[in-house]
Amino acid sequence: MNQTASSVVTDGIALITLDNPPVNALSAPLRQALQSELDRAFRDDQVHAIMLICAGRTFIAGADITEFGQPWQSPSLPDLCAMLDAAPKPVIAAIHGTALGGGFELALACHYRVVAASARVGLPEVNLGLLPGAGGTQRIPRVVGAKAALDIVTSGRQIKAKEALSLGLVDAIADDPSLQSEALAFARRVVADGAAKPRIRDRTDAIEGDRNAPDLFTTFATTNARRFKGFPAPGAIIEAVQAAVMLDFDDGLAKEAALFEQLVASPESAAQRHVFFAEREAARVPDIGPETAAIDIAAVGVIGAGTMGGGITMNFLNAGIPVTLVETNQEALDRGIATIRRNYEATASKGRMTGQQVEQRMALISPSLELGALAHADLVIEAVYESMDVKTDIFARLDRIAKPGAILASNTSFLNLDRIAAATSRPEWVVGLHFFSPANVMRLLEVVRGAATAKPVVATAMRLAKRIGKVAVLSGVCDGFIANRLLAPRGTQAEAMMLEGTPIEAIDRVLVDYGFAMGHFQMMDLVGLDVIGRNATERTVMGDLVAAGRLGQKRGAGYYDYDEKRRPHASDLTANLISEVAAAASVAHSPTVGDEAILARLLYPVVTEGARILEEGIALRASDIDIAAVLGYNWPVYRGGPLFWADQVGLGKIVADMRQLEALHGETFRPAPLLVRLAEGGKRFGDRS
Ligand code: 3H9
Repeated sequence: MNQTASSVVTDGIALITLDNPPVNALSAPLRQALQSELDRAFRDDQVHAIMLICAGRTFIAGADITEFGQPWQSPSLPDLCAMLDAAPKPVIAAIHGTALGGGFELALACHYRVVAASARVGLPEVNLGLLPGAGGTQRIPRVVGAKAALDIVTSGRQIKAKEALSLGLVDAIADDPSLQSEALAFARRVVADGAAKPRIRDRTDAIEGDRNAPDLFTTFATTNARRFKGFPAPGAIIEAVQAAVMLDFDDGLAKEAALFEQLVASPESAAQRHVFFAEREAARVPDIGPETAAIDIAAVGVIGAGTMGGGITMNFLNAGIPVTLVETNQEALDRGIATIRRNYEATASKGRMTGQQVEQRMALISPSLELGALAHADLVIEAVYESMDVKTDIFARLDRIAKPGAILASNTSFLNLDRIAAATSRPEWVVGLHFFSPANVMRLLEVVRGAATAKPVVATAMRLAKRIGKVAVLSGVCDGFIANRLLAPRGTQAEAMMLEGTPIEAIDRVLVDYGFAMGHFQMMDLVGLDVIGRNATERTVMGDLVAAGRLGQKRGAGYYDYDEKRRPHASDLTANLISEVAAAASVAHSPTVGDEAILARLLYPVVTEGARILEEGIALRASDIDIAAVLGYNWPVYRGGPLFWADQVGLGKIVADMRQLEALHGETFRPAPLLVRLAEGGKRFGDRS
């Protein structure tokens, strides 16, 4: 890898080009190279101004995240910013692609910023459990004021060139192809006009008013408490921005640095960094390299216009790919299309899409009542209800209709893909594409590789995922694939503990305290007890609740009673029903007591199921299982997923605790052989990935 900075001097301007593919992360060698180029330009009498620009697809994407957790090497990023603060000549950053994190902070320490029209800037450190540690929390408020700074830094959002200009974060916008020449012309003008060196650090105008509004910070924290819950970074960001307002610049920087050090050492940031790399690693399939050509997907067919089919369709419309949507009757087809339109219109009414964009997307749908309409599709996704007979029938018919070379995909969430593929004469073209509900929102896509699925088909599915904004995780064939199989034991244990007399409120609270958005029983109420309990064959609490008309949140009562604000309250009726069902099933009263014990009971079976999924080769790597849980089941990202979390807890402790649980509750708690082997070898799941 290059990791270089080089410079040429033309017309008195030193043009320093940074080159560290793929995203110009500011690694130690690059920082050293930049330091020496800056030093040289500072000392060169022929140089009157300096311009920083990047080679490749983007400006600097930030500090090199792989270096976190290791000893810092000199010069640090703050050292480079301090060097720019003390620069004897004006320095101009010329930005294309994305200037993110430390990359944008370096640009903010320059005197001027010229951006390409398509460029974006931002401070996404919060997504890694961090705060900007190279002056970002101190400089941004000095430009936009504390309130806007809090929004920018706690959201980590990317700001487009036009907005950045209107906020004053950049000084000029250039046409994309002529960024370098326009930025050079800008530099020449700066020199001609007296070579002024305005420094953001010297400004106080934007924050003066904030000094008299100390409530601003507590109000911001309270208003966003729900969004920030469990994450240490937003609180630290608020503290750092408050320091920018209340302290002088250097004291503010020192505060920021201290907070950064705390965060970088936190388990939450380690977990979020793990998820960042795991998401990218998931795209790699060891036996399918870049040499495996993907199939061009220009037209898609979706069978089934229900909730799932509609959501799946939207992903392709959003990416500009036309979809033929097939249903069996006109009413269902009309209803499905109306739902898609309603979803888009809701987005438009929030200002996140224009009316024209809604129409453009809707125009990409070709509705049909005939499977024959799919004859020209490059990819067909079946999204009808979970019945092997229905699915094999559809695939047999599809086999006769689809063109040669079309990919035939099933959205099944637990059926055997190989049996579905066997209904066709071309099982090598059959793959599972398992979306998670709501399919237009959830980022996980499980790509299920059947015994016969051809490599180009897998390669296409993995690459297509990125095109439609999903993260693909490859799964082998098994009941429930990765995510559903992994999480099923959590529900089983929640219900077992309920019957043993552990209050459902305690079970749910433990899950919420751990970081899930809601507990198991709240989730059941949200989805609808009539929907979930449909196939029960024996007496269950859920069945009795449904019989009592308590269908869940939609009826104001399910496991819980709901008030007009949809807040759950414990229900005596539910408690009595639980006792009755437990007595009828002869379950002894033996509640699990204590949050830690409840959590172990709920999550250790998930960990051991993860170990089995790994050992059976259903998942390629431990980190894929974490991604499936985080993106498919909203496992709290700051826990890093079940296997990363297990590594933090310690596999030795988990195995020991599970053996005790096994003695009490049976073989569900028998630790998987892989888990035992890792624990005995003093190893972690992370050592395997
Ligand atoms: C920071 O700056 C802290 C400072 O405030 C204070 C310091 C004191 N480092 O995403 P892609 C790799 S924290 C190392 O697939 P895209 C990535 O792993 C940083 N590696 O491309 C992948 O590797 P591989 C704040 C990085 O085009 C490859 O580059 N900055 C980094 O879809 C391509 O990545 C951020 O949080 C990095 N900083 O998206 C920005 N960034 O090919 C993080 C990427 O081996 N980066 N890699 O799998 C991004 O958001 C996206 O990568 C970006 C490009 C939008 C830039």
